[in-house]
Amino acid sequence: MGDVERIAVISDIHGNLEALTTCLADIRRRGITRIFCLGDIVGKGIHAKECVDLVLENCEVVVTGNLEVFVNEPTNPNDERQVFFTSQLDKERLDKLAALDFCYEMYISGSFVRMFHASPHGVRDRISEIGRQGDMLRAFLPSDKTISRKNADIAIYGDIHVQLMRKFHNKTLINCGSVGCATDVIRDENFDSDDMETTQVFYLIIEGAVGATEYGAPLEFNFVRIPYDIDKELEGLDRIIEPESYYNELKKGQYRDAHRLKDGYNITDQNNPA
Ligand SMILES: [Mn+2]
Repeated sequence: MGDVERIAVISDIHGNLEALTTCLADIRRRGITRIFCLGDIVGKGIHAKECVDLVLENCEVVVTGNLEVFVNEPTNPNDERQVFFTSQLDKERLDKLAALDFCYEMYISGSFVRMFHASPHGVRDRISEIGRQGDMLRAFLPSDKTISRKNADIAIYGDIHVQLMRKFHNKTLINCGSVGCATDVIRDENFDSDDMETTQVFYLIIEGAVGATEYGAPLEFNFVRIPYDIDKELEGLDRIIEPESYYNELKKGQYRDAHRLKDGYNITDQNNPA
């Protein structure tokens, strides 16, 4: 049986260096040395380069996100986001991002765990936290992109920027949350808590017998959140694309593309999609 170990799982840094350094310091303070990253290191913020370097230095597993794919696709000069996000990175770093694995699989305390950015089927196949159960079950399936053809017992992902743990019968779906851009797709001023409930660094710690294919050792999931210096990160706001959207994401936790999502409506007025 494998030794009981802790692994920190981080995701969706989005070029936010203050958030990433706060996160890594907290992981280090706990004496955790194993860190996995589930993608979207870049995009949105101005510190893409620094975040790529820190993640590649500190994380033993790094899987690709939709943003790593986006910046490596042929540049569309009419797509301002792609032009800006790609311009932050040199060829060497782009190549490193292009070479990332799609997913990671392991046993821990007897459970078969698969980790990926958005879904086992693709980096742009979003599994929303407010989706129907049938839609969410695809998180446990294998695909032609996964390492094995096994169904997962536990699926761990990023992409939606919201921490989540949900049981489906005898399976478990977990989202580690976003380090650098925690946001909500549903906001409603009549219902919302303080913005600080969203705008922190979020990550996950797993503790269990890593590599153990037999049950017998305990398994724990610890959801962490930590405030960080948002104003310091926003000092470079004048150098960024869509500065107002980025400000609202970091300071207010409002996802910039909520209006594009069919599920992004007010919680108390579900007949009136925003
Ligand atoms: Mn993301």
